[in-house]
Amino acid sequence: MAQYVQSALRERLLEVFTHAEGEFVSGQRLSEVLGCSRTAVWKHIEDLRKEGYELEAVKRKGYRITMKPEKITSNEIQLGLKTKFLGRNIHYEETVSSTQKIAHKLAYEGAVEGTIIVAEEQIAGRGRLDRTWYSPKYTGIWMSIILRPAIPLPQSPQLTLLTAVSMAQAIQEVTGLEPEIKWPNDILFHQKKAVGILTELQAEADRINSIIIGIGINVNQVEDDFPEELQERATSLRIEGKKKINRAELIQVILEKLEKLYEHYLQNGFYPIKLLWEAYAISIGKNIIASTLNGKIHGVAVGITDEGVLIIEDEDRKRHYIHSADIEIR
Ligand code: BTX
Repeated sequence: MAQYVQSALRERLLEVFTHAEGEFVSGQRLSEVLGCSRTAVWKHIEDLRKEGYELEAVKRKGYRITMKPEKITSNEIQLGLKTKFLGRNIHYEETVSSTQKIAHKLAYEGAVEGTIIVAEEQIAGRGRLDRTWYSPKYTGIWMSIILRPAIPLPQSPQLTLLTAVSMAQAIQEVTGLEPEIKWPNDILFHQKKAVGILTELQAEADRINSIIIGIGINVNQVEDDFPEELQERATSLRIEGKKKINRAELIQVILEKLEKLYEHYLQNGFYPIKLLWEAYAISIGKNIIASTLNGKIHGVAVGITDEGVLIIEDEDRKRHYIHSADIEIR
């Protein structure tokens, strides 16, 4: 209830500012309209600032909004979207723990294939192996996609590679940048990570019920937006391309590319995807270290199998087949 009142007040406050069309509104007027004290008004103004609004406060004049946060809306994603099923059902939220968590729940409850979950912020964004994914408000794309492919369980890792290709294609089209893929799931620029992909499964025995593809893209962050420990390792499309990107438009292009590749894959298998993937891959032909759950393997990455498994040849020319690992290029 208290939360309901708070959000109603916030809506009212925004309404007053919208009506003022960028002009100052006095603290006195705001406290009258909201029916609360000047101190409470100030607190609401601070809350708006935390949400990404920029407000100017001038003595004896009051407050005015100088910049609104750029939000993604479901409408914006759907307007002009050229897909058949991907992104036709959108679940949008401002703040979530993790879009993967919501996607799992919706998939379990029978959500249609192609349902997407988009959030402005994740407070417990997940990476692989229980790592965290930093997902601050209004700057990135934090999205999960529910697919229900009729493929054998062992082939599911192919979808991670397929997603990486479609992301690289979309980023290239929208930004003109040249992304590189590091096996299996990172998209990098100058060896810094801009995109992470997390593929999770819901399966029974040998049957896939759903594949939940989680996509995290650093879009409009500037260097200082990253916590110190990530500044050396992370980048954003804005940092790389030196301009802001419309996130809804990028989502549309991702959905279009992904749907096209996915349908192609279901009809023609993985081989054509593998060729596309190799064209973006930076690890192939390089000396790498693969950290697996069973230890480290040093060698040359010679390619991937038709199933998407990484092949490393060590000094003794012995081949190792890697299903899951973190890769470091030497
Ligand atoms: P990963 O395990 O390959 O990468 C996680 C590692 O990357 C972290 O340990 C950290 O070092 C680094 N990292 C964390 N946040 C960022 C960031 N914003 N940019 C660059 N590097 C970072 C990659 O896992 C898979 C990430 C998937 C994220 C999406 S977002 C939507 C969906 N919901 C969800 O909870 N996860 C997915």
